Amino acid sequence: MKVLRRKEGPSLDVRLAALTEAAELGAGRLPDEVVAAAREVAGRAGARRELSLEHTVVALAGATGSGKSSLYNALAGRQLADVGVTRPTTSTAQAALWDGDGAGPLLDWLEVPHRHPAGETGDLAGLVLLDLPDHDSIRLSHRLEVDRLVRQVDVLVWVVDPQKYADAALHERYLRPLAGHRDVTVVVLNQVDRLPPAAVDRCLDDLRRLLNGDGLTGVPVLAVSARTGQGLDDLRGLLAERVADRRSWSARLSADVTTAAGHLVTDPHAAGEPSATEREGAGKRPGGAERGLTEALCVAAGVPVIVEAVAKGHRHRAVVATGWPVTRWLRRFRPDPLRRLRIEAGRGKDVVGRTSVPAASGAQRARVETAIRDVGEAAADGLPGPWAVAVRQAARSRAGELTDAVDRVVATTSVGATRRPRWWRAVNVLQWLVFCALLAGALWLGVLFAMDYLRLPQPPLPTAGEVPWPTVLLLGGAVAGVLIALASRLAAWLGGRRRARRTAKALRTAIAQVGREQVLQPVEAELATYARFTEAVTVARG
Ligand SMILES: Nc1nc2c(ncn2[C@@H]2O[C@H](COP(=O)(O)OP(=O)(O)OP(=O)(O)O)[C@@H](O)[C@H]2O)c(=O)[nH]1
Ligand SMILES: [Mg+2]
Repeated sequence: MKVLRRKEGPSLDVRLAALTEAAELGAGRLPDEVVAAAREVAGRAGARRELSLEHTVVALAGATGSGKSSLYNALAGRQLADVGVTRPTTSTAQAALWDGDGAGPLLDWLEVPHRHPAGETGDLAGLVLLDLPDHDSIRLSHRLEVDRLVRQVDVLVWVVDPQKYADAALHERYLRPLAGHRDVTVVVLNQVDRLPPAAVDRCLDDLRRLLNGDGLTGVPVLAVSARTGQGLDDLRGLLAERVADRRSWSARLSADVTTAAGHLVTDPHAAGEPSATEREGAGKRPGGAERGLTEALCVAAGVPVIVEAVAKGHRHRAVVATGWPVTRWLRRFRPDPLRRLRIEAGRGKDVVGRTSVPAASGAQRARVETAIRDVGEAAADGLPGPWAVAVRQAARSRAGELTDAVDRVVATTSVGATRRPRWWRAVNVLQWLVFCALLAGALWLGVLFAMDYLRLPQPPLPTAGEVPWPTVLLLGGAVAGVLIALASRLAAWLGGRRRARRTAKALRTAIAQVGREQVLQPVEAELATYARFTEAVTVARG
């Protein structure tokens, strides 16, 4: 039988690099044991590739008494391992070598010091056969050695016997987790000489059914007897193929990489959760939540207060500058809303004094917190558990500096509130001219009144139509002054509104930028990491 090979895909080198990258990106975010397992696979693969690729390491694994050592001896054609009656018999692994030149470093890496040449080389040249201790041993050292070597060897031959082939320990601890290793797994039903011929097929069928349940559909299952030699030629033939192929090492590493990459994206604690690569729309920008954050930050930074002060301050100053001179001075007794906010012209910019805006209330701060959480939630939506947690954390990661950063931009954003429009000056001049006309009229009338009182002859009085000029000047001046003041007020009201809008926009833009830097950028960085991770895992899975 040929080793099943995948269709053209990324090379093992590329997949290993991708696995390493995925493990690095997942570190601190995914469960430690999953990341450690991926790193271990990468490390092991690196080591195996440096060692002899001319040799294929095949391990005989199984329960005590299944006949591993007997099979080992039968294949080697020599009595190399003890076959005992006291169980367990084999306590440390040993190796039989078919043309073992150059296999030394490989066996050193496997930490198998006991090595023997096999009886006859034949078509098994390059085979390194390991006889392992029992996997279900009462001795911990046996189990540890088996677990270590099961991870390191190229091909696994599970030796079972007719009594214990359904053993839960074998299926649950070893076969099921190695379901991805179909290409490098062989199952041998030993001791078939102890069964009547009809029972052998039944036993094989049952064993295959169990293996299908383990996810090992299609693995070779051979019926053999170490005692009578039945089926040994088939087993030898199968091993000869694997040895000649010289690809089991990479098939094994490939399966390791696929399995480890799979564990990186399936949360073992949340069965049924969609795997990371299945998520749709990952990395979407949380637009609605972003606007909500800007809004909450604006309110907490007192933007509505500032905007209102800008509008009112503009109107106040406009009245002082363009009001009717008779009454405008009264305005000066009212406080200037801009000065109250300490909005000053500084370095060519109108900026808000840092400490002048009332501090955010508890409710406003809570609203900011909620908005930050919403950004995290929106971005984390649909991500697998650990990544969703990482994204939510990223949203909060710089929350502590947020208030200061917002205060800073509020204090450095030009609100243009103290600029005086040019028309104010023109209107002011006009107001004074009109006021002078009023005064002139009043003075003239006063002089006429005094001359009349002193019975002096009246000078000729020019008139505009029926109305004498001094009266025209007095009344006209008063009416014009009031009308100009009213028109200016209307203009100032509109101007204040425009300025308020502009201020709101400038502050909002600046604060939105802060929100983006302090909250969205960390989230986006995390999403980008997740995207790279997903890509790496996809490559690693092959
Ligand atoms: N009838 C029969 N007996 C066998 C066969 N293979 C092994 N045995 C016997 O089963 C017993 C256990 O054999 P071992 O080869 O020591 O088994 P093992 O799997 O190496 O056992 P541990 O080293 O304890 O893990 C011995 O008494 C063997 O003679 C077989 O194919 N048929
Ligand atoms: Mg043994």
